[in-house]
Amino acid sequence: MRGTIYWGINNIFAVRGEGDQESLPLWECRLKGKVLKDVEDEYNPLSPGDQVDFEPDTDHRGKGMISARRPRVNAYSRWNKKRSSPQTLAANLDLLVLVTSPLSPPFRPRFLDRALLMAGREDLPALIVVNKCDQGISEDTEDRLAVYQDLGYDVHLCSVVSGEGVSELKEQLSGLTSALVGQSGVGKSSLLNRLHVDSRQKVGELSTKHNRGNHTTNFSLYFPWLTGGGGVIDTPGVRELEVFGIQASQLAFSWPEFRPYLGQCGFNLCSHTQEPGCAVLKALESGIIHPDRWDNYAKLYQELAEAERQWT
Ligand SMILES: Nc1nc2c(ncn2[C@@H]2O[C@H](COP(=O)(O)OP(=O)(O)OP(=O)(O)O)[C@@H](O)[C@H]2O)c(=O)[nH]1
Ligand SMILES: [Mg+2]
Ligand SMILES: [Zn+2]
Repeated sequence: MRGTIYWGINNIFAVRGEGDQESLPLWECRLKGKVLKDVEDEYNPLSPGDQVDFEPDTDHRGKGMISARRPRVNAYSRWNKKRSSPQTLAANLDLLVLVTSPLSPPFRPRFLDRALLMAGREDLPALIVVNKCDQGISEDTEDRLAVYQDLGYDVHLCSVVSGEGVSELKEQLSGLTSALVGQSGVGKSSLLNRLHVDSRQKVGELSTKHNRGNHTTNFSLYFPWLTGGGGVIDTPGVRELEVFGIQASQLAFSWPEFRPYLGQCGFNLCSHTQEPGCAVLKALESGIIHPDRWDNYAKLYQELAEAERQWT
């Protein structure tokens, strides 16, 4: 049988069989032997949204064995530092919803830039959502949001508390498979509980000391729309988004506003961080490229270059 992964913990996976009635319980599946050998180095070989083949267990009703993962259209992943392996948070998405908040936790363009990089590398369309807009949006944050709009990203403002923008967001997401991703405490689960009638995701308090979330959601979970197909995946918030699978020398291609200047620098192998005659730095100086975006690029470039030096 073919099915969709709804969630997985400790290598037990909840699977909805294709064509199964909504009222039926999910299949409780395990992984068959070494079938996923080629993805063994991943933190989690299966993630919500994955399409799998599974064989129902003839002796145990409702249980089964997963025999294969179907090829992924795309995946949203991060680098899991503790385990030194890639961790997929959601797979086979039509849209990545990058949830942010303006004040608590504070707006973090650094996180957005990294998430947009990972999405762009998977050709995954992204929507920027600013939740908690009942807390007000500073002029500085508005300026930063305008930078993303200029880059072609949609920015949607909403608030779970005031209800502003929630039904519009629901309309935009229905029929699609999307994932809510972002830092801990921005209100992903709160938002999902407002968007989805069946969602009763636990919502957490912010730590008063650090003004950030406490990692309330600790594994990804798929919620299917009742009609029209697709669904929403709630994901655990991360404090820092570690990127992977990209070389420092390739990073500039993932910054769309750099593209017109690439190939025009004085040096062939320009890092666009310090070289004289750099066309990107010139565009930065003349205000065409936003300093924050360049700053995040330069930091990430150093990080990737440093990691490469350690490996070689
Ligand atoms: N003022 C305000 N508070 C909100 C809003 N949405 C959520 N919150 C609060 O923000 C806190 C964190 O919400 P969660 O939904 O748990 O955040 P999360 O993004 O799921 O966090 P993790 O699961 O840790 O990644 C809770 O105390 C919510 O009540 C909003 O629109 N406005
Ligand atoms: Mg949550
Ligand atoms: Zn350059």
